[in-house]
Amino acid sequence: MSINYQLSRFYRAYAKADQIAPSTLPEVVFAGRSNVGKSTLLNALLGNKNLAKTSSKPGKTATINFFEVPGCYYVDLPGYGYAQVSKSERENWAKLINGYFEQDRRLALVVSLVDIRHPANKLDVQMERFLMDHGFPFAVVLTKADKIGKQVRQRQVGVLREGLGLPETTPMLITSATDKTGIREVRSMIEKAVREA
Ligand SMILES: Nc1nc2c(ncn2[C@@H]2O[C@H](COP(=O)(O)OP(=O)(O)OP(=O)(O)O)[C@@H](O)[C@H]2O)c(=O)[nH]1
Ligand SMILES: [Mg+2]
Repeated sequence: MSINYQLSRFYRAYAKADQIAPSTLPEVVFAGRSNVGKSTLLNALLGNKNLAKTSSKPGKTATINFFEVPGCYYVDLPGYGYAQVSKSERENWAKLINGYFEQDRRLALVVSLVDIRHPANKLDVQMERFLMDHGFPFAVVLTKADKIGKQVRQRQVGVLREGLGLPETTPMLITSATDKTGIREVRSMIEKAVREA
């Protein structure tokens, strides 16, 4: 049976990790550097441009935002690695993100977003390592594919798999929220992970 994404809605925003309600449903988490396109991808997957707030300026999502989706929650995390904020703000975000992952939650899948245009960044390498070390189920979603040609995309898949230190078994999907490349594939990957969670 197909999921009626139209029923999705904003659930809650948490400014502190210890305020997050215990998990009831499986959770699909969107993680990645600030401005990589987490909130935009979430909106594309749910078919509603206005659900999660997006911005061309990094640092838009500053709380952990839960969205109710039939059968699961989507969790939009604040982005890491945005240099232009104060040290205390950065520390607060790190605390939020770590605080979330330290909890005993029903993680169906961590969707780890990486900009397809650039070589592997140190912070992205750290994130993938963190996910692997903790044994979290995760997949890498490459964003903003509309900004480069088809051949470069394929090349970047290899470059980033190597650069991020990912084994062949880690799923890596090419997406664009702008032209909807790969959105169907990400949806079905998430649905499968939720069914199996
Ligand atoms: N061309 C293009 N732009 C995109 C795509 N996805 C996101 N963007 C743009 O990238 C910018 C950042 O998008 P957001 O979704 O707000 O990024 P985020 O990762 O949620 O950022 P933070 O909340 O700051 O962590 C916005 O200007 C988006 O329109 C895409 O697939 N293609
Ligand atoms: Mg965001």
